[in-house]
Amino acid sequence: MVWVLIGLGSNRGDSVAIVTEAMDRLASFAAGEIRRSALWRTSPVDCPPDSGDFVNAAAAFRPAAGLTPEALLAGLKALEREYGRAAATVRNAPRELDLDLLLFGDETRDAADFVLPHPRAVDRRFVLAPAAEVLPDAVWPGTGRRVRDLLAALDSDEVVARLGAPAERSGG
Ligand code: PH2
Ligand code: MG
Ligand code: MG
Repeated sequence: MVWVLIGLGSNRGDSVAIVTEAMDRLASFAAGEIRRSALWRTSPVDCPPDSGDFVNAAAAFRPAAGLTPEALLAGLKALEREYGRAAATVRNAPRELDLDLLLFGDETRDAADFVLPHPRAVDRRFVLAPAAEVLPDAVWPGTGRRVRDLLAALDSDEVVARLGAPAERSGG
């Protein structure tokens, strides 16, 4: 059974609201329930000086019937633009919304603009910590290791703090 895993991040604008809402919007790509991690506050990795902390999260779901990795990638890019993300001139410049397609079952891609699984994910605590909340036992293609074990073995000085329960909208 195929699982899709998405990494969400924001370090510009109202990041908590943006990431929370974006997780809801993923429903249009999903068949059935979406597993949502908590929100995590994380230190910037490989970002320009003075970049603010990120809010990161992960979401996992079964893909809607007929959805391809390419169609999903295009949909995620469109959603990023909807939240105001502009084409960056500086690498890893602050962004309202980053939606990374981390896993699509055991599909692999190796194109210039589309690599699957996401190439840097397994080295990053800001990805693996939320991912381990939604898909701990998924085996990461190419590593033979489960998400939870990749996280446990990770050697990284990133600072990550769990902000609480799966994001809920404040009422009213
Ligand atoms: N995303 C990046 C680069 N660095 N650092 C953190 N903490 N969180 C991110 O989502 C992130 C990052 C590239 O997309
Ligand atoms: Mg990213
Ligand atoms: Mg991205």
